[in-house]
Amino acid sequence: MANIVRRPDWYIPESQVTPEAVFRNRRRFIRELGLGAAGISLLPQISPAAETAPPPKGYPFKRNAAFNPGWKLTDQQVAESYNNFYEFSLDKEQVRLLTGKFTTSPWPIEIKGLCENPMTIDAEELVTQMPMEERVYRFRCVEAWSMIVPWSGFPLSKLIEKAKPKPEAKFIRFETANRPEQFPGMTSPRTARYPWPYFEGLRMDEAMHPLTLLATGFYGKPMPKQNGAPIRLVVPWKYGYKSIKSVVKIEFVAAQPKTFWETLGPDEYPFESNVNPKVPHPRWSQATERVVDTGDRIRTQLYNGYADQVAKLYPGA
Ligand SMILES: Nc1nc2c(c(=O)[nH]1)N[C@H]1C(S)=C(S)[C@@H](COP(=O)(O)O)O[C@H]1N2
Ligand SMILES: [Mo]
Repeated sequence: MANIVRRPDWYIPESQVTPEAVFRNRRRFIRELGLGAAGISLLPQISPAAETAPPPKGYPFKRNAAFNPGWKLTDQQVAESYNNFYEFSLDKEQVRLLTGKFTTSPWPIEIKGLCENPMTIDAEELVTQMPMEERVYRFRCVEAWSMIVPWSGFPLSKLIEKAKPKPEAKFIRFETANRPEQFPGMTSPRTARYPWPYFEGLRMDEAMHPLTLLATGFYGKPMPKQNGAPIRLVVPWKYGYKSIKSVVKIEFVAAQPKTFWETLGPDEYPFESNVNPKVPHPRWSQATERVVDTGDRIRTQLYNGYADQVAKLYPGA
């Protein structure tokens, strides 16, 4: 890290971004806005008073020992300040500073489409009804960085079982909240043309897989807004963009749904998007990944290390 400190302030190669660099960048960002100590308080920041997240009911949940409880977790502050959430900003380090207007309670979730038991249920209620647990998963972004995160949540399959999908339901479509007044990225010049609201999809067997979670928190507390409060998907063997944040709609459908990123770039972000070191992104290799907090570069594993559990879903691959 010493070598990074000696570099000019503006020079931070992607491969060497470290926690220190991340925080140094934020200070630079605040300076560039021309905000002094007084100005900083004008930024929508996370403060206990400003938090609109529901009170932590039941957190922390019991860690499930079957899912790598001993792995070294990613530094929590890095996981909370290096975020892809384009509804707020394209700039990972700005996302959390722009969440001030985003309200996450109440949070009705609509479950509809080809099922016997459509329903609307609040995210807070799910936390009290579902078998909540904590699981440590690897998380791999298509941009070739990775983290190890302790998610709080429940298997999506448990909610699907309540909804009772019909046999025709072969896929599930998910949608994020559509709130241009709370999501500045939805109307900013560079992203206003994107096909909002953010939407994603899974095959039914992928959605039913025991690894697929709906997460309402991480690091033993409710989900921070920038990480997808109050409820998000986590599909650990697929690239991060499949793990849609701040979900308000879950719909059972017969045909493979379009996705947000597939619509923007079908060759770069196909529907399936399983982590695979041998299939490069058209513009970069996927053979290795940068561990976000240490800056280490490690080899990427097939299905992000979950091949034993999920390879059977992809017999032709
Ligand atoms: N609604 C929504 N969900 C989203 C995104 C987004 O921009 N909007 N970004 C995705 C991408 S590219 C990644 S890598 C992860 C990042 O999750 P994290 O900030 O908790 O690490 O969220 C995914 N889910
Ligand atoms: Mo990502």
